[in-house]
Formats: sequence, structure tokens, C-alpha cells
Amino acid sequence: MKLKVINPNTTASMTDKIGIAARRVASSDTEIIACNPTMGPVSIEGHYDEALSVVGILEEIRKGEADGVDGYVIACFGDPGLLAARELARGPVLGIAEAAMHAATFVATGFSIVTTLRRTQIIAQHLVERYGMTHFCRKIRAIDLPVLSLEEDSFAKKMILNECKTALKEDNCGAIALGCSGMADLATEISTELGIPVIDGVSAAVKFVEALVSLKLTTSKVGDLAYPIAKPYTGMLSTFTPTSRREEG
Ligand code: 2AL
Repeated sequence: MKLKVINPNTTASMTDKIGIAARRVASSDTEIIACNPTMGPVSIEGHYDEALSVVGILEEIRKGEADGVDGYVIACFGDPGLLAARELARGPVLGIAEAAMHAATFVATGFSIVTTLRRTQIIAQHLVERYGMTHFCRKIRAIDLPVLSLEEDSFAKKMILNECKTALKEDNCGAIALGCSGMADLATEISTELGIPVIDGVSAAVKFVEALVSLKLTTSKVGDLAYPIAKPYTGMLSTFTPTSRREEG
């Protein structure tokens, strides 16, 4: 099967890291296409970044549909544009935050999230509520360093490890979800050091999408996730004009 893993920011080194994490867990007969949009923010650290990243994400989904992609992962912990992406796609589309949270509840009764900036704690909190995870999420922690610091230095990585240790000590959590796709290379190492499940959402989402595709479960085209209604789009967004698409189910 063909899975497209979309890094919604435009930083190629992060896309490479995400691709490596995805390929490490993917089945041998799964082709992973790791990509990022050419337009948009270099990192996603707030509502504004998220909103503008969605245009690039939808462009990648549109191309994926033309290329026969079976399923998608949106590799940013804010799960930007998730439902819009599902409208466009025939196959399943998973966000890494929802995948990480669901995986955590399969292996622990409570989890904490460790993310980058404090302001993204709010976005994570919104997702915890949206996904019905309030009962399971013990705490959302942040190291208060920018997303791209994970690309540059080992200091940020040390901070993540320390924050995970504090979570284990103080939060009464049995698992930790890493709150940024830039941490995709850290989960195994931290899990080994702490002795609890530490979940990278990219890896979890790839395995869940593989499972859904194997089960022949596609995105429901009945109701709000039906293909977008055909109508003119104007100005800079005219190339995003939805065309009428047969509902394939
Ligand atoms: C992210 C992420 O995963 N990628 C990005 O650019 N920003 N998420 C986050 N919570 O900082």
C-alpha cells in the first residue's frame, strides 16, 4: 500500500526525520511517501501557523488522491486540517496527536504529553477535549523551546528527556505521548531509559493507517466527510476549487 506522511511545515530536515521514523515501523510492502508543502510556515507553533499550513496540507492530499495514495498521516501534533483532509481523501487520514493519544490508552490508563512551546499546550489541551481524552490525560507539559530547536541541538533533546522523567515521577502516568513530530527519533531511547511506553505519534499513526487500509476501511463519504461541494473558489485559492467527485464509498 501507498501511505503519504505529510509534514505540514516546510522544514525538509524534519520531513526526513519523519520519513525515517515512518519507514522504521512500516510493513515491507508499504511505500512511505514523506513530503512537506513548498509554501507555509517553517514550523507550526500556534493557531495562525496551523491555519495557514492547512492550505499546503490540502494540496498534498489533492496530489495524493491523483497518485492513488491509500492513506495519509498529518505529522504535526496540532493535527491541523484533519477533518478538511478527510473530506478530500478517499482513504483514512490520521493526525499524530489522535494516534498517539489512542495508542497511549491501549497501553496505560493515564498518559502525559510532553510538547515544545507553552503556547502549544493550549492546542494540545483542545485536542485532548475534542478526542474525549480528558479522563486519560494526566498532564500536558512543555519545555518551552521552539519546534526547530529539536533540529539543531542536543540541549532540547535533553530537556525532553528530563521533562519525561519529571512526568513519570509527578503525574501518575503510565505512558507518555511526545507532542511534536520533531521528536520522532526520541521515543525509543526515552522509553528504554524510563521503562514505560513513550509514544511517537508518527509511528503510531503509520501503523493505525496500515491497519485501517488492510481492513478496507475508508473515510465515510456519508455526511460531513463527503467530498467538498463543487463551487467556484476565487483569487489566490482558485486552484483549490472543488470539482464534483463520484462518491466511491
Ligand atoms: C509541531 C509539530 O509536530 N510540527 C510542528 O511544526 N509543530 N507541534 C507542536 N506541538 O509543536
